[in-house]
Amino acid sequence: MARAFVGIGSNLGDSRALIAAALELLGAEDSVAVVAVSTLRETDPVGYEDQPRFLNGAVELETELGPGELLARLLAVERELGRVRGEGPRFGPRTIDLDLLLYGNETVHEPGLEVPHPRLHERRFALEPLAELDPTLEVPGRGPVQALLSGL
Ligand code: PH2
Ligand code: MG
Ligand code: MG
Repeated sequence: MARAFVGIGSNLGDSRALIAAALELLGAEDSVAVVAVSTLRETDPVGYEDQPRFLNGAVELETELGPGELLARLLAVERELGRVRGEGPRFGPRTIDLDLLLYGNETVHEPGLEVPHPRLHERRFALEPLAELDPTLEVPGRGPVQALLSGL
């Protein structure tokens, strides 16, 4: 069993309902258990500013899936909720976004699979809900989430 953390974001449609549905779908699989869900918070868009504010949070999972399998499952849940990739600008608006932030203490660099998430250390909207779930978390190669937050 591995402990993984997933970032959740939405800024199109009924964001709260979409996030609730995503959590439901994630937990419905035998090989994935939802252990804890952070508070959801409204955040200013980062990377592409001309879009609605986001609703962001994070979820702690216990899973038997490997990191690549878990990422595939996250993308499948996004699709099940109607997200179509490749539409609109990079960093632009989205109905549901599930990002694999941390997978245990593992570092993975493979085409299509980067763990920790390559922009996690610079994103307050991802670090804050992680720190809420576990203030002692560390981002492999980057340091404690608390220190990363203080440095922003
Ligand atoms: N996601 C992005 C780009 N910008 N900004 C906020 N506030 N929250 C997000 O989840 C977000 C973003 C790309 O995934
Ligand atoms: Mg994202
Ligand atoms: Mg994503």
